[in-house]
Amino acid sequence: MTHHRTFETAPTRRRRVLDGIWAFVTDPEDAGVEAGYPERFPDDAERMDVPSAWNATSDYYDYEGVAWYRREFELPNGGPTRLSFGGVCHDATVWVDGERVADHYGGYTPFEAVERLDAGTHDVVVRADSTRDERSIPRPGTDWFPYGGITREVVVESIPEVFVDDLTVDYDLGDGSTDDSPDDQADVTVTVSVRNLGDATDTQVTASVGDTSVEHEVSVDPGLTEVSLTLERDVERWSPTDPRLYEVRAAVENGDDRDERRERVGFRTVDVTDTEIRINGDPVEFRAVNRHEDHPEWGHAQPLRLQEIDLDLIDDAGLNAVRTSHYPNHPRFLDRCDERGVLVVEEIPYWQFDAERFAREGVLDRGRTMLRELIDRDHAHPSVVAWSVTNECANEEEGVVDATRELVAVARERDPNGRPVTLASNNYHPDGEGADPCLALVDFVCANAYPGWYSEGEYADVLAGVREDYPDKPVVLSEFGAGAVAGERTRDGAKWSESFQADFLEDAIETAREAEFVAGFAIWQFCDTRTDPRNWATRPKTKNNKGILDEYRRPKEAYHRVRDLLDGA
Ligand code: ADA
Repeated sequence: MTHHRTFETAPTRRRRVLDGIWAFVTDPEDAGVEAGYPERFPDDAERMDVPSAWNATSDYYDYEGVAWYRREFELPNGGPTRLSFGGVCHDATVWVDGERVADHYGGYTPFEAVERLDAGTHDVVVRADSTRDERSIPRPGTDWFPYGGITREVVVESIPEVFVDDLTVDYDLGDGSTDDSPDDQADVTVTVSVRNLGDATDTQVTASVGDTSVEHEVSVDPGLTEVSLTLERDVERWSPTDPRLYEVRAAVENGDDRDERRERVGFRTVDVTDTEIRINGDPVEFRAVNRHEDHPEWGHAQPLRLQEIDLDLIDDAGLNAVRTSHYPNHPRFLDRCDERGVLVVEEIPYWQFDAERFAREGVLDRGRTMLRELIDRDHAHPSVVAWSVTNECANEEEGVVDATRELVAVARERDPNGRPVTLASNNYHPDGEGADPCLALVDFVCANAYPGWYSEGEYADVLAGVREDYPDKPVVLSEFGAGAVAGERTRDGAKWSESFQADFLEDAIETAREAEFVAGFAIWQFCDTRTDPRNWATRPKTKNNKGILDEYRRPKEAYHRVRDLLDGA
């Protein structure tokens, strides 16, 4: 088992996990490349643990910019070697033994390098740049803290010459209307990307789902070859109340060498009607929290225990879903959602972009790549029921509509299992009238709204207005909330008190649940989170205090109120 997933993903590979202490040095002037850090790392470097966010330490609490990491690893046998990174925030370059082997943009999706290395000791150097600028995703000024660092796991694996580079799982289910049996028939296609580092050769490719397998003899040229294998089998469906999972294995065999990778899948359908989101044809109420990966001690790099505590708290409150506001979450968290039957909407960090920002060189390409990487990484998770492509962008601007159209197309084209696509808007009546043209492009509406907090107004009116614009799409009230400083009590339940927040959320949730076109809600937010002091200095404690728990997961009055409200939901 690799600790970054909850199941074994590559059983045949000799693996070294490079988590632990690395040498670390900040480089505020960005002079390290010129100074030759990849070959000569500074002698006076400090130490930093990996994975971690450097902004979760006292020494580098506020540091945004470039920093360098270095460590050694040993290979008992030489040969093809895969070095993979779960996440480096946000712009990463990697050198092995002084040679540049990988560049990657985007802090929340993985990347890797495959190199031939000799037996012996090697050193790996990483330049991580957390700078946010006019072209970065996320942009400067977000209402969450721009943590930097190697925030997810680093793994080295020895691989054979011919190996499984990746696998994609695609399936069709029967109509599922069988009365006397819970079983269904699934047509599964496992597409195995076989990578050959040597000369053309014949290879045996095997794919299996549980105990059903199929194999193929193929000839693979040097480079990448995609091999699709299909099989049929009876399956029990995954559902939030009965989260059945199946292991998918893909293997290549070449002479004495064998390489195997594993994924896990749950069989279910997701679709929408004009009022409902349905799993396996059954309507589900989406009772969600918006959750940042954040904690005072760990920042964005969360240990397994914390992920579990968060899921327990979600479950105990009668909630059943998470919107991963506003970026791809750790894959192990999604594994646990699969196992526990929690529903997930995943997002990429296009947070409050306008047309000018989308139009800057490389910005749309970066986002498209992030979305592809997200879908490639997470498409097999049954818990993930939708992709959200933007949050609160200037949707009335033509450039934003064009960018959104492209992102929606990427999501539809890339996802083999055709999940619904959505986006979160706070812009339903641009310029005071008419519908949001971006919401017209997606399958269900996610509406963010704060009447009674930032502005005057009532939730019933906001929801009725959204419905008027979109009579044919289900609506999720995807953000609503009020700030409460933990412990703040007032005689009159004033703003910022715990009781103001509890009353506010109760009203919004009840209003949403009464509307037949509302398929669910997502409370802003799960817990208090650190925000960016440069832009949000007016927030008490420089935190977004709309959590129903504080930053240490201590419940506020609102948490108990939500639990009472959803009792038996
Ligand atoms: C927006 C935004 C969130 C958060 C929230 C708030 O809706 O999408 O990230 O900033 O407002 O608390 O104001």
